[in-house]
Order: sequence, then C-alpha cells, then structure tokens
Amino acid sequence: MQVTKTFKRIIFLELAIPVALLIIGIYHGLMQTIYRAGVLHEAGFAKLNYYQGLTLHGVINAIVLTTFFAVAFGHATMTFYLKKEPNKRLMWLGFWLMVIGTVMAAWAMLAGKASVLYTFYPPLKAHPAFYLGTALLIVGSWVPLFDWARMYNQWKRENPEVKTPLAVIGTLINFIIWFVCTLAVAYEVLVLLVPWSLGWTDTVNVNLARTLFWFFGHALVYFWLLPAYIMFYTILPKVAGGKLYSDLAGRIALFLFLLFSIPVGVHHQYSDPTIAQGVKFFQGMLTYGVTIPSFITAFTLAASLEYAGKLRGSKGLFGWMKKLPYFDETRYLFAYFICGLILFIFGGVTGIINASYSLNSVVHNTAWMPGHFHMTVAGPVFLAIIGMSLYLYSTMSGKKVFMRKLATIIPYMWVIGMLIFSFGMSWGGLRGEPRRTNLGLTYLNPKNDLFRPDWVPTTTLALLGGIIMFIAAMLFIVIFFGTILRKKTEEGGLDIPVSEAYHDEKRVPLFDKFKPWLITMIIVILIAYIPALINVNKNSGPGAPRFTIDNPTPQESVNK
Ligand code: HAS
Repeated sequence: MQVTKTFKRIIFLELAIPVALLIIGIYHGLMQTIYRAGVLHEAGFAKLNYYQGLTLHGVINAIVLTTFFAVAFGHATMTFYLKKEPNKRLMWLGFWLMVIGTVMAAWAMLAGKASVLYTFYPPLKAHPAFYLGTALLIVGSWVPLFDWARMYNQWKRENPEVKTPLAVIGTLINFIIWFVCTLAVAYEVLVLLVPWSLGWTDTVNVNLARTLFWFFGHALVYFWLLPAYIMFYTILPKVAGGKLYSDLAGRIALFLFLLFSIPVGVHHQYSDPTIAQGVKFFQGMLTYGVTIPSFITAFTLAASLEYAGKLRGSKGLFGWMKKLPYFDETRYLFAYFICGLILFIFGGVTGIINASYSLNSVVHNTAWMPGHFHMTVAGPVFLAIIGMSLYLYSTMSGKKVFMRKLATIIPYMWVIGMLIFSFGMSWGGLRGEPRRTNLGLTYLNPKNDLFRPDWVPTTTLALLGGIIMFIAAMLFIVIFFGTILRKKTEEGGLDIPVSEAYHDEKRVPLFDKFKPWLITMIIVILIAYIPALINVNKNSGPGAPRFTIDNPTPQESVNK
C-alpha cells in the first residue's frame, strides 16, 4: 500500500528515536548485572549513580520504547487495514508531545534529579520536569486514539456488515485501556506529586499515590503486551506458513483484556497494610481472570503453528515443532515472534505464581520479580517491538535489511541470555536476594560483614545472561541503523503480512462492538477500586515529606 511521505517520516522517527535511546537503556541493564554480581563495589560508575542507571534502564526500555512503538504500530495497523491515513497535524502533535516529554524526563534523570525508578514511588522525590515529562509523553500517546476512533467510525459507516479487522479491534482496545488507566497516573502526577515536588504541599499520601500508580501500572503491562498479541494473531500464522486457527478466539481474548487489565492493580500491593484483605482477595481472583485471554492465545497460536507444521509434512503429536521456519531469513519476523512466545511460557507461569496471595509473600520485592518481568516485557514484548520496527522500517523505506542472517539469529541469542539471566534472578529471589539493590556494596562484597556466598552463583548467572543479552541488543542496534544507512532498492510501501483464518467464524455482533464491553469494564473497575480507595483514604497515616535516594533523612532536614 502506498502512503504519503509525511506518514512515513513520522513513523520512521517514532521507530528510530526509541531504538537510539535503547543504547542507554541496554547499557544500564548490563550495568545492573555487573553491580549486582559484585564486580563493582561502588555506588556508581562513570559519574552515574546505581539508582540513576536503574531509573534510566526502566524508563527508557519500559516506558519510552514501548509507548513510541505502540503509537507507530497503531498508526501503521489502522492505516493498513482501514485504508485511510490519520490526520497529519494530529500525528505531528502527538509525536512532538511525546518527544518534548521524553527530553524533559531524560534531562531530569541524566542530571541526577530523578533517581526514583520507573515506578516513581513517593516519598522518593523527583524534579517536577520528570513528572511533567512523563505526563506529556502519555498525553502525546493519547492523541492518536481520538483520530483512530474517527477513522474507525467512518469505516464502520461505509462497511456496516463487514467484520472489523482483528488488528483494528486490538489497537482500539489497547489504547482505550491505556487512556482509562493513565487517567489515574495523570491525577497522581498532577495533583499529588508535582505540587509536593515543587514544595507547594508539605507531604504526600504515599498509599494513595501507590494505589493510583498500580491502577495504571498493571494495565500498563497489557499496553505493552497487546501490540505483540496483535502481531501474534494477525502476522505470525502467515509468516509461519499457516493460518490463524480461530479469528473469534482472538476477538474474545482481546475483549477480555478490556475487562480484566485494569481492576487487578492491587496484586502489586498485597503487602500494603492500608488495603483490606477482601479487596486483595477480589483483585487476586480477577488476576486469575486476566490469565484466561493469555491461555486462549497460547492454545490458539499453538494450533495455528501446528497447522503450519502439518502443511510442511510434519508427523506425530509434536512433529510440527521441528518443521517451523526458525532460521528462514526471508521470514525473520518468525524468529522474533517464536522466541518471544517461548519466553512467555515462563513469564506466564511466574506471573501466576505472583498472583497467589500466599506465594506472593515469598517472592515480593525479591530478585524473582525482575526474573518474571524480563520474561514478559523483555521477552515477547521487546522481541516483537524490535523485530517489527526493523520490518516496518525496511518495507516502508524500500531498503533491504542489513545483515539479514544475523538479524534472524539475534532473537535466539536473546532467548539464551534471557533464560540464563531469569533463572539466576528467580533462583536468587527464592534464596531471599532483594530486587532494586546494589548488592556489590554489601552482600556481594567479600570484605563486607553482610557477604552472602550463596548469592554468588545466582548473581553470576544473571551477569552471564546479561552479557549475552547486551551483545544481542547491540547487534540489533547495528542492524537497525545499518539498514537506515543503506541505499533504497525499491519504492517502499506499507505492507503488513496478513494471516488468513482457518476458522473464519461468521460475524458475532457482540465481538464487533465496544459499548457493552466498555460499560462492563467500568462496572468491574468501580467494584474493584471503590473499596480500595475507601481503604486507602481511611487507613493511611500522616503524609510523607520529601526524600531523595542518597539520604535517609527528609530533604527539608538536609536543607536546614
Ligand atoms: Fe506480571 C509484577 C502477575 C503478565 C510485567 N509484572 C510484574 C512487574 C512487571 C510485570 C513489570 O500477581 C513488576 C512491577 C514492579 O516493578 O513492581 N503478570 C502477572 C500475571 C500475568 C502477568 C498473572 N506481567 C505480565 C506481563 C507483563 C508483566 C504480560 C509485561 C508485559 N506480575 C504479576 C503480579 C505481580 C507482577 C502479581 C506483582 C508481584 C509483586 O509482588 O510485586 C499474566 O498475564 C500471565 C498470563 C500468561 C500466560 C502465558 C501464556 C503463554 C503464551 C505462550 C504460548 C507459546 C506458544 C509457542 C504458542 C498464561 C501465550 C509454542 C511453540 C513452541 C515451539 C514451544
């Protein structure tokens, strides 16, 4: 499909800016494993503090890369399937808001004024530029939703009886979840944190801030995941050489995410004393609910891949696994998708363990947790993002992928590194190794009284995995920018592989409209969150003054 130059330019910028920033994000990931394995016994390295690096790592990789990509991929998907381009002014507006927000937050982090990690929990205080920057990044990513809704309504009027393409349903669902969940974090930032950070209010209600953050924070993980799921349902079966087993299964899964993605945030707060057990129990049950669409996805994709393997002549129950195009460089996207899915089997299992109220008390705030989330956000999400960024850039620019064989091998390197890293982290977590801690200063320093020799193997494994992942990611960055620097060999266009459905069930109106789902979504959120907010309002103690990462006394006392 031919698209305008402006459309291409905006998409290229939205893909290339976060990939360039990944150099900083990935470097700080490697540094984490180095500090934690006790290779360094310092509070910082190269004039950057440990927590400053951890904040850069989380914010760049988990917030900036994912948000820019979701917007770029959303534009590409909506345009490709609805055959209409979005309004260019709104595209630019969204883009510039996101860029300005990123620059503000990046300045605050690099200047050492926002070492508050990607969760920015108070009472750790950041510079207002950090909060306002992240708010602008979010507001910029809202803009496309309103234009896509217009495009969708127009398309619907022109095609009233046609089933809405699955990728369009997925994109709209994802950005509706995003819009609703970010309202809470916008309130947290603008009403609680910015005035407190500026000194206009003396204290902040930490529990309320955390509850608002997690209203946003767990839905955020599905905002990361859904673009990958859209690719798995609509592109993967095609590049595997088969068909999507069931189109309806994909729709059901996506609408279930609309219901369950938000009202589960309290499972991050099982240890918060302000929230009552009943609320935790209810949101814990809903957390099991949110695994259902992923189970539907696992079985539907496995059936689609089995079909692809059978078409290639596979025999027996699991013979299809041997017949998939793992190293076919003409279908390099397959490698990125399958590696992500393999990691997600482990990411999903560990997530279900976290969801259990009792097991959570064993693993909460231990190294187990980064073990879990690297096999989700740095698994299917990261691999789908980088694979698709390369694919979109190469096809739209008309430039051939630089070192395509290597591009096909990178995801396998990533999987090997990630499995070693996450095994080390999960094992360490079960032995009590804390997360978000510069272990090299104490527990992994043999000269320190607190030295823990039993954490040496676990952190060494994480370091080994970290090194392999670092090499894989750097090779990807070389390939991505190598492709940008290549000469154009053909007229590029927007061309996304489209999977045909094996069971293309007839249109079920319930799974082709948003209203009933939106109403149910709001009801479930209100039931889950009104009691949680009442608890927080009633049970929170006095507000907290401002703290910075380098001092255990409030900032006011330091300044006196
Ligand atoms: Fe999680 C904490 C529970 C999914 C990310 N999670 C986190 C944090 C992050 C994160 C970043 O209940 C840390 C936040 C922080 O900084 O404190 N998580 C879950 C559950 C799921 C889940 C139940 N998480 C994700 C996803 C993430 C993500 C997705 C990012 C994208 N998580 C928790 C809980 C906590 C938590 C608690 C808080 C813990 C605490 O105490 O702090 C579920 O959605 C998982 C369902 C997944 C599945 C797997 C389906 C498998 C598929 C692959 C199939 C493979 C095929 C290939 C077909 C059921 C689809 C076959 C072919 C071959 C050849 C083999």
